[in-house]
Amino acid sequence: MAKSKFEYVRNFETEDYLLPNCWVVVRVDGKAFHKFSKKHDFHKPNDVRALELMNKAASVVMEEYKDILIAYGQSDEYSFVLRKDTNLYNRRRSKLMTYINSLFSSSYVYYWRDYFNDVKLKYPPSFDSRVVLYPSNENLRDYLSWRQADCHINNLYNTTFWALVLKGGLTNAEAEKRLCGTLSSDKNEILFSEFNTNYNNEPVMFKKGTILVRKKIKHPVTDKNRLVILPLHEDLIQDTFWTTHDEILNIKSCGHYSVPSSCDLPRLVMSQLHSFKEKKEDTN
Ligand SMILES: Nc1nc2c(ncn2[C@@H]2O[C@H](COP(=O)(O)OP(=O)(O)OP(=O)(O)O)[C@@H](O)[C@H]2O)c(=O)[nH]1
Ligand SMILES: [Mg+2]
Repeated sequence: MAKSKFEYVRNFETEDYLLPNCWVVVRVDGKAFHKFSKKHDFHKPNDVRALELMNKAASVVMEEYKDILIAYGQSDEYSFVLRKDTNLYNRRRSKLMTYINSLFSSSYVYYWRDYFNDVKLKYPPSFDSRVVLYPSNENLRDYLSWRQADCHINNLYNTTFWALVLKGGLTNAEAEKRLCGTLSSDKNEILFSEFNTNYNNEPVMFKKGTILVRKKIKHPVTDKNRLVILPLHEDLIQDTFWTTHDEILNIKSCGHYSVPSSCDLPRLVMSQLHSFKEKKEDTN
């Protein structure tokens, strides 16, 4: 077929294939969420609705892209780790980054009402994204440890800051001054002695963030095994996490997860079990 005279402009497009044999991390982060959270009256310091909506949007991304082995989220950010041997979109950086970001962003808006009910979305949120390659398992673990340590540091600061303001009656500036130069132990002490709060007893999702993994679980009603995306709030800095969930770094098939009998299945998992049933009914 004859080419138009304009065809040459294709040559301006550059190749963007990612290096082979490296873990691929795509991280999305909310744009100006200090403002977005204020406009939508997020609870301080943590809003469960907002965190669970982030988890939901991330689970939609994981359902679509099976090469994502694990994802980690906290505050307004989510990191997705693709298997190091992924050949998705021929490892084209911009394809991977933009598809993941746009599906995450649209899901955040699509599912907004399921989490915020009557709170109207006042304007469309947006997220930046980047791709980072990690050549070794150690580098990948250090990356995820860095994000989880960040979650802990910020959460301890924010929990103490908002206790001083909301319960202690300080202004924002006074609370900031009070916390300037304090160590973790000082913040723990302020919470304990002035606000009767033991930081260790704060919700684990706030302290550790959310890890999404693929696991087989027993369906609570049918007793059949189901593959689901499971939210965990564990310490991923320690070796124990990686030995317990050794299928992640070894890129093996998904492990089985026994839900403790004392524990209800999280809403995120229940919604997958329901949608599985709906999909099955659709095809009948
Ligand atoms: N109140 C409240 N605020 C939150 C919550 N989660 C995130 N935020 C806000 O979102 C911000 C996220 O931090 P950053 O990503 O560093 O800041 P940002 O304003 O989004 O700025 P850019 O990412 O650089 O565009 C926090 O500083 C909070 O202001 C929450 O659960 N409750
Ligand atoms: Mg942000």
